Amino acid sequence: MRLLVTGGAGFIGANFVKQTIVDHPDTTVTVLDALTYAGNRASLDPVADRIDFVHGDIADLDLVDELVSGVDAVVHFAAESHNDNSLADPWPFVQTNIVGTYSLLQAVRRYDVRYHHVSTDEVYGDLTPDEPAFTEQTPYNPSSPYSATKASSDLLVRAWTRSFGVRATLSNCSNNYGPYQHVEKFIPRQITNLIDGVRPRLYGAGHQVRDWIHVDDHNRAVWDILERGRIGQTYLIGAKGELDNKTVVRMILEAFDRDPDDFDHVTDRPGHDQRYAIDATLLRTELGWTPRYADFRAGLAATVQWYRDNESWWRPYKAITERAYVAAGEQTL
Ligand code: NAD
Ligand code: TDX
Repeated sequence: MRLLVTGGAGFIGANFVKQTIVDHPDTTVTVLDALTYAGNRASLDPVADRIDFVHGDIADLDLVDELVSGVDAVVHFAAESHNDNSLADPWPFVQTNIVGTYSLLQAVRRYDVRYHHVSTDEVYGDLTPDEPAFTEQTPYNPSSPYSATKASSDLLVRAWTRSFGVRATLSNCSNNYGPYQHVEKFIPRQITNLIDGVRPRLYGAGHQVRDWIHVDDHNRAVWDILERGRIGQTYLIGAKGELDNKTVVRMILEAFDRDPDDFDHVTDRPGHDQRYAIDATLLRTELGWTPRYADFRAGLAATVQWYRDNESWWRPYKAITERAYVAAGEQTL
């Protein structure tokens, strides 16, 4: 199979490309990535001689048309992905997440190419502590500019499938953790703060709940859906990993042999979603997927070790990321 992977220099995309080279060696991979602040070519260094890398924008209709004409399937990871950035400046989110998805859909429609759309559980909004987990039937109710643009892109995919017969599947996954995640995100931010001797920074009281899944489990589910998913179907991906943010910060501190209360509370995120939780019954029963990383604490310890071992990968991004948080008004409470 000839595969076009958008956003392959980002966190999940780079892990997907590496997993693909190992688990599906007959697949030819072309990566299309704009190398925004979140893209890192070095994430693909271990497989550089096994892939074609194209530096370009998914919203470039001519480039996308040319690339899509030469492949059998597209897996679309590229996005503006950080909620905090979407509050500071929503425009790149509209452009990449909505217009970029439109561009890909027009091309897969023209060449009848199989398309898998990678999305997020945030399209469903948030849950109270007592509500049941999201399912494929949960109504869309996004809270942030990020999640609203991801929801918009999902709706475009559904419309192109119904109206134009595009052979698409969609997946909405919960919070990923693992190697190669940008230091702006919660877990890598706290790990790299601790490596730098800085106390972890918890938004507000830290009672918000996220449903953590290891990035490799997410990507194996994407492959299962690509190969065996029903056209037009949405699959939720999650590994029963619900934890509140305070608990996660305490676990990270413990992984550094530090006092688990040695963190700061900082300014909360406006509109902060309270809880995400995934019911992955459809994925498990229909496609037989099960997560391999059942022990979050062990996966977290491996992730901490990865950041310790790969400082040269994240160091160039650390100071600029922390300056952006200060510029956005983050203050210790
Ligand atoms: P990321 O920010 O780490 O990577 C995004 C990649 O897309 C980067 O390499 C960037 O250079 C590239 N990109 C951005 N704009 C582009 C454009 N216009 N053209 C081409 N490339 C562009 O993101 P991630 O965390 O790896 O997320 C990947 C996908 O998975 C996104 O669609 C995101 O919504 C979804 N998702 C993420 C999570 C999570 O926990 N990180 C959970 C569920 C779903
Ligand atoms: O320094 C921090 N302190 C903190 O308490 C940061 C960066 C975050 N947080 C909180 C906010 C969230 O409740 O931690 C939680 C996780 O934050 P993020 O890593 O920013 O992730 P989230 O906003 O939950 O969104 C993520 O999961 C769904 C990804 O960034 C999205 O791309 C994905 O769609």
